[in-house]
Amino acid sequence: MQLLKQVQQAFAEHYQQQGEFAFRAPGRVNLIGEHTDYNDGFVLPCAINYDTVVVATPRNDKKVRVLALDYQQQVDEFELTFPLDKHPKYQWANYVRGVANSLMQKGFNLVGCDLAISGNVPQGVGLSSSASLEVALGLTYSTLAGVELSSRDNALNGQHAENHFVGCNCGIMDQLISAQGKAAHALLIDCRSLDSTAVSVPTDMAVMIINSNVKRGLVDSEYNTRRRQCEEAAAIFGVKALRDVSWTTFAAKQGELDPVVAKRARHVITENDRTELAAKALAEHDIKLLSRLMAESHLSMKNDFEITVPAIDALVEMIGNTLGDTGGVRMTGGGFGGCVVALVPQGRVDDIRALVEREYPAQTGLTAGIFVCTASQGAEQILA
Ligand code: GAF
Repeated sequence: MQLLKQVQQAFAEHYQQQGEFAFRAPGRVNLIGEHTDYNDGFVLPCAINYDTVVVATPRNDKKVRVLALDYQQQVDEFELTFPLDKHPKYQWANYVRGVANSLMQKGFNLVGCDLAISGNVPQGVGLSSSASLEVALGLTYSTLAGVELSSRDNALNGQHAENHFVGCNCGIMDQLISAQGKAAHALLIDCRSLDSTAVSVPTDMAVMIINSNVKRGLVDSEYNTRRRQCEEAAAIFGVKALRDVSWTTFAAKQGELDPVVAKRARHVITENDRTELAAKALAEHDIKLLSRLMAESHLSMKNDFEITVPAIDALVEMIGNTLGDTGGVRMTGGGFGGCVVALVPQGRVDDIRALVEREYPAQTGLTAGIFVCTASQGAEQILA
């Protein structure tokens, strides 16, 4: 693995010794089920073959030293004393500190270590580079300390760090799929019980990710606003989360909601249904149904949840028109820019690539990044 070699080499040069352990955790792409995770609903993501890698050697004290290869070799250093302070300048360092802080808060007795980190998950485009870093670090800290941390608890710890230390109020999907992903499968995750069912991705279909290269703006504030609106709707229905509202209940009472809040709730309630149906369609290789569900999901994100942007809509339209019902396409991730995911028959990948390379710049003045991914295994130790 090229990435591992690079991080090992940088570790050896920086610390003048070999790294003893290494861990990887993947990014993810969500096939369907957007903004449903924090509503206790369903999501259908797969881990992708892009990783964050951490090379580590334990120390005899409580000091953590970190080298960030992707940030001009910046370094951080801190003592494992709870509670940790935020880094005054580097946001990347807050993930390293935040994951340790959350583990210590839960009573884990961590050991000091030297770390070198790098990743090839594209950053800031909605493919969960942050979650993959959190999950890789959770595995690193717990393994070095010789303590058992289940993949589920590792994911929850990463989410806790993100919510309480980094300051983004995300749900559990990204960390959970990074920790539990299964090669060649997507996972239908019930975000209330955190149980999941593996659904195999048909080998004759490619998972294409198209990065719109639209700079994502206002993501955190808009994300938090959507969360609040969903919570408001759930409170009006008198339930814990929108997961508990059926379509019939919603339809009977929607007139009592503020019109914007009603649209947000409608997205979540219909998206939950679509996600369960899509998992079944994928398992049964019913691409026609999957195609329709993905198209409806995109329209719901566009019109009801209002999280798409014109360049993303243009990508979905051009790919959707070309694929017809032979594949599916929709925006993936939190929204306001980022990526589109397309399930494409293997034989049509080159057509779609050519289409996007020709039409996207002509329509938007932007150039897209295209990744053909494979559904991959979740986080694991890869050295020692
Ligand atoms: C982001 C969040 F981190 C996830 O928890 C999820 O809510 C997603 O947006 C939208 O589905 O990736």
